[in-house]
Amino acid sequence: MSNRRNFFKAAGAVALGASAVSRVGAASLPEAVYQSSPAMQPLLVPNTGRPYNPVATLNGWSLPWRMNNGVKEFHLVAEPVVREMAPGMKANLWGYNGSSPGPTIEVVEGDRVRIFVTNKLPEHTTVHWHGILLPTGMDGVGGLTQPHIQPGKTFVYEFTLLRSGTHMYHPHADEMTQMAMGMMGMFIIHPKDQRQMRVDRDFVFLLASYDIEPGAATPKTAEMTDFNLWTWNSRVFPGIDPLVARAGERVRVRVGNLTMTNHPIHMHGPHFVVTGTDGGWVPPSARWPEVTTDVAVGQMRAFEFDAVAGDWAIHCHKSHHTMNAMGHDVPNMIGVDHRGVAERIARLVPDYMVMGDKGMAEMGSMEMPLPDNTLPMMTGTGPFGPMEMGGMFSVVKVRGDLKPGDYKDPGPYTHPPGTVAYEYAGQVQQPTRAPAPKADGKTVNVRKPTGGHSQH
Ligand SMILES: [Cu+2]
Repeated sequence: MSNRRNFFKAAGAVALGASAVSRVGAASLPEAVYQSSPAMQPLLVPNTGRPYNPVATLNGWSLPWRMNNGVKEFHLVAEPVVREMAPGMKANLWGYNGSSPGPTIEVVEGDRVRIFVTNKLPEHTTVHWHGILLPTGMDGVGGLTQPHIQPGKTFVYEFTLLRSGTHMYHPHADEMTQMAMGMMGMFIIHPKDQRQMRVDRDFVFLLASYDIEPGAATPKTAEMTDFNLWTWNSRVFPGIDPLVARAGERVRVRVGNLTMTNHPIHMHGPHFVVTGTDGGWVPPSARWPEVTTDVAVGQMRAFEFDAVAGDWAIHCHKSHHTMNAMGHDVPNMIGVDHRGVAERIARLVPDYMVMGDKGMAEMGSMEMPLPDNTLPMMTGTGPFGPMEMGGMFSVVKVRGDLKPGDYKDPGPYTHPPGTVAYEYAGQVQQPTRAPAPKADGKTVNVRKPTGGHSQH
């Protein structure tokens, strides 16, 4: 897919993005700007309306507007999209303006907005502005506060942003299908006073989960718990942008959760404080230091830290959420002696491999044949070898020598001499070990039934 308008490559992108509307334009719909690239686009620096410090949407972009007699006009188009989840895998999703998630909408406290929503889906939809104070008739709950937007129709939402904070938008119509297909976006309301909650870098992403069978491309939307792709902005590791910052900068990360389960987001390295929730900013007296914050279903969390040089992992701490598509009905094979059995099977199945008798780490380095359009369960290579990750995992890459506003991946961290864990090279005496339990031939081995994995 190519862009209908290549707004973001040229230096004039920002000028176009926020240009004043002409007399002809005022009577027509605002341009529905479109972006299907999964690469993070240059930040949308406003040149009309109130100034603000723009956010960086991981693997995403912000929606340009036009100014019409003091009202910011945006145009969202709900439509089927193709999203590359990581190189090697594309998914058929639904989204907005060419991408899933849809573009981030950035406005300023006090702004009046008029948002045109055109439905190019095969079924009706609405847009709910999650967490935003507005007249109830603008809240986007199909059937309750408005008629549904039928295919081919355009609706107008108009309201004034009363309070700054971190919010989301998503359909409130056939939600099970439409959110499982990827319809969601971030809605950021910046403070009117730029000194309030000021940071140097402000990253945003949405948590979304999908159930796409290996080799397929379209999510199974009726799934309730057994998702196999855990994404940030509909990307999985190693496809998720790093969060790049310069040492000493104040960094904010804003996370919204539109999956069906909670995600404890854990960052290595510097401690952080949660400075924002669904309801707005947390007063300094009510913050406490953390290295993990749980983001429950339907919640938003914003946290801040002072960047310290290094490559710091940031990930969901549910270990099944840092993996890509796999079968979960795998028995624990640790300690099982396969000798003999493997030889006999190999006579029948020449490619037969024994997996997991020493743990699953070997999956990280093994290149097994995969079906088309899928990703390895554990993947990614760092400067020291395979990383054995997938899903909701990225790296906060902090360097001492970055230019302000440089979000490019700076490559691996150069560690100061003597600061990397190393192999002991001296004499190793056999350590004293606990005696291994002896099998007495009477012990009953019970394998519990593998009843799915509804606990995560
Ligand atoms: Cu998780």
